[in-house]
Amino acid sequence: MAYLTGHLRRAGFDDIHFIDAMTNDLTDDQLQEQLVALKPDVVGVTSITPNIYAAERVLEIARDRIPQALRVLGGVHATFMYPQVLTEAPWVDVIVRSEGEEILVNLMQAVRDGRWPANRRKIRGLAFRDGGEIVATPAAPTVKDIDSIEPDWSILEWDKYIYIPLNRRVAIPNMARGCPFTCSFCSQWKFWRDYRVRDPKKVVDEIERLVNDHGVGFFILADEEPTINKKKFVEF
Ligand code: B12
Ligand code: SF4
Repeated sequence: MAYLTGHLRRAGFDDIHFIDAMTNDLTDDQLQEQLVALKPDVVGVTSITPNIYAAERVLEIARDRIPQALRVLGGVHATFMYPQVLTEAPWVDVIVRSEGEEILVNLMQAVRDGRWPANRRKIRGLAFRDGGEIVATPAAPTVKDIDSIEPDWSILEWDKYIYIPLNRRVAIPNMARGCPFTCSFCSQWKFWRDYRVRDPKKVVDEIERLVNDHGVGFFILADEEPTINKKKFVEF
């Protein structure tokens, strides 16, 4: 969410709110209260396989309580399983497939400029229902300039993210995306497609900001295999 928020802000979208219903263990009633109070134009939810029904439920609540808001789903489960998700949860308006930053900006610009839903078939990396048909637009390119992605970590309520064994705030920055290997059981090389590594200095700067601005004391790299590019990892 921090990476998506950072990219949206750079594109000029600044009214962004994050509700972490999982961490805060919100009931449906509490969640709908917050959604109604915010009156968003767009609601975006993430999904991994174990939480897909909870993710679908959030958007069902949005349909019932804030029906004017566009309902967007992203993440690894929705990316690979979009025909099933759009069938079992027809209230999901659109799925963003794969790496989300650039696709989400394109989608939000279309919404802002009144090109949604008329132009939705022209935006790459989406899946949606059109009448009885499930449509997947062509895959979007991956983010080629990976250093252009600057997360906005201020969106998180930091006192909630504690690595319990050390009682320290925990963050999960991303140095590399993807993997050059293609193990048959693994979804990740297919999800991120190109293997790309950020400038190690930028990652360290990001970690410094997390320590100084948000009091973070423990990190997990979101990379699949951080040491594949040995030179950059040593530099890091
Ligand atoms: C760090 C990590 C963890 C950490 C932190 C998890 C957390 N909640 O933050 C820990 C160790 C706690 C963890 C736990 C688990 N994890 Co984990 N984890 C990861 C890892 C390595 C990195 C996650 C990350 O930050 N990625 C970087 C961000 C930028 O990527 P992203 O979240 O996918 O978001 C991008 C896109 O998906 C998309 N997107 C995502 N959401 C949305 C929403 C909208 C609206 C839009 C438009 C776009 C969008 O845009 C984003 C930017 O490009 C991933 C693998 C990976 N490299 O992604 C596995 C991964 C997500 N985990 C996985 C699993 C299975 C789990 C567990 C269920 C394991 C278990 N059995 O307990 C738990 C579930 C915990 C939970 N409830 O969240 C699987 C999920 C597979 C699946 N089929 O869904 C993954 C993909 C690894 C794998 N291949 O097996 N995990
Ligand atoms: S991330 Fe790991 S399991 Fe997946 S393809 Fe790469 S090396 Fe194989």
